[in-house]
Amino acid sequence: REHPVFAAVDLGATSGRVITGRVGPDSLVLSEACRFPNTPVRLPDGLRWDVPALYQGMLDGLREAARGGPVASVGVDTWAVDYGLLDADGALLGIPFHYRDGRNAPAADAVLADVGARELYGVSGLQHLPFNTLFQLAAHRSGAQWAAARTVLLIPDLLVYWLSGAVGAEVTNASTTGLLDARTGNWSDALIGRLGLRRSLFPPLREPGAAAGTVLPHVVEYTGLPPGTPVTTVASHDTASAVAAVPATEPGFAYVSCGTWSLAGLELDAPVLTEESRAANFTNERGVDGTVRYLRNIMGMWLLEECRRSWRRWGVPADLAGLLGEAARARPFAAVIDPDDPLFLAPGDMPARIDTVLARTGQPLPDGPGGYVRCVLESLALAHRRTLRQAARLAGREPTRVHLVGGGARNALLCQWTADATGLPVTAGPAEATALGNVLVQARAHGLLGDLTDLRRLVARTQELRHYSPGGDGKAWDRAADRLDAACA
Ligand code: LFR
Repeated sequence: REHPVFAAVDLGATSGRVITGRVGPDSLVLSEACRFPNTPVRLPDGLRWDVPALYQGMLDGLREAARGGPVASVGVDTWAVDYGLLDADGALLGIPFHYRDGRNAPAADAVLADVGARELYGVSGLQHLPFNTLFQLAAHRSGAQWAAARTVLLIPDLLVYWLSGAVGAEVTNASTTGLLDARTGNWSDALIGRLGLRRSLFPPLREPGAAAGTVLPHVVEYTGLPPGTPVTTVASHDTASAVAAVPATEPGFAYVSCGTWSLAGLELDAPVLTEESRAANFTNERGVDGTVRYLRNIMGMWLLEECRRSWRRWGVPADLAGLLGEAARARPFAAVIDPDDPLFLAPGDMPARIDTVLARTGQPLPDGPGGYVRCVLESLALAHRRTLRQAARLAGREPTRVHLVGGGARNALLCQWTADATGLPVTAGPAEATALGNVLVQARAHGLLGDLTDLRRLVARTQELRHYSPGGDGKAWDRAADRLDAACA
């Protein structure tokens, strides 16, 4: 008998995909059924996600997947924090905002002035990012839609609702709202009340692996999926799915999930809610099976991708292989930036913003795109080092290896420089960790595979991985790390 196939809907900041995964006791084969662009739309009142287009892309992808043969179940993951509001009829109110929209920063300041960062962290253990859901909700509250809102659904939960009609809040993603109690993993009624939000807005939590209904008749009709095809709750926060698929075969590993963002940290059994941890802005997001993703957001490949978007607009060659070749030949450590400078958050002219930051910190401007790419990648490697060392200190656990997963695993320069900067061996891959995590949690829910260790062993046995040993000029990385600290001060 053929091994079962699971369809993973994985939406990222720039594109969405439907990927099928065939899972056997010793095999795990992914195949991309469909890819579609995710193009945010700037409306007069802010930056929004084109959610109907994403839903349509997902349906087209599921139709492609269904053409390929039987699909045992469907699961959906996306980025975190963003949401839609449903009214009393269950209809979507307005167009969901993009987390890079500028309305969030002032709303975050207002909430912090009222409740205070310590109190928030003491409950949720969530890193401060101006776009955390609780701040977005604070901004939304002053609008006309608010009175009609009955339910808050995070983006993957909204897509699941449109697939199957099931309403719920998947817990790994719910942990990025800032409204979950990090100790218990439940909605914090106290914090929700303290923020003046109605408790009834937040649906019951569901764990990865839980059933989430079956595909609705209009989905059956369009996609050709058989009636009764189950929708399975996965770790719907893409980072949680990626961490579930880290191919670790031993404990004591650190990870960097590297795509639009670099999420660097450790997997823990319990949250770290100390004042030191808050000051270093570490997050305690929830992972599969009650694990804690103790990590920090680093701005990631966004910096490089936004540079490339500018260069393409200006007619400057921006093909990635060419740029990486130029970067490899550019002068080492010519300039170091803090990737997390708030100036880099919104979409825009990234080379000009890098110039601004370099001028502010008294450093020379790169000559040519290769210089910018080198500056970005070395700075990211340094940020990986700083973050992983801080995580180790704050959690009291020294990692012996770094697993770098996600699209960044294809970037040999970044992998090697992460090994050189951290002084740790780096295992790179799989690049498709998120889709694999999505598929594996579905497979487990359907009776294949056991615990998280089991899932990870299967990834390690079946996926192609690359190994990078630390080398290079250690002293030069130390000096560059000091420059990064100075740039952040
Ligand atoms: C990565 C990610 C991060 C989250 C950011 C915004 O794709 O999900 O984990 O902080 O996007 O939602």
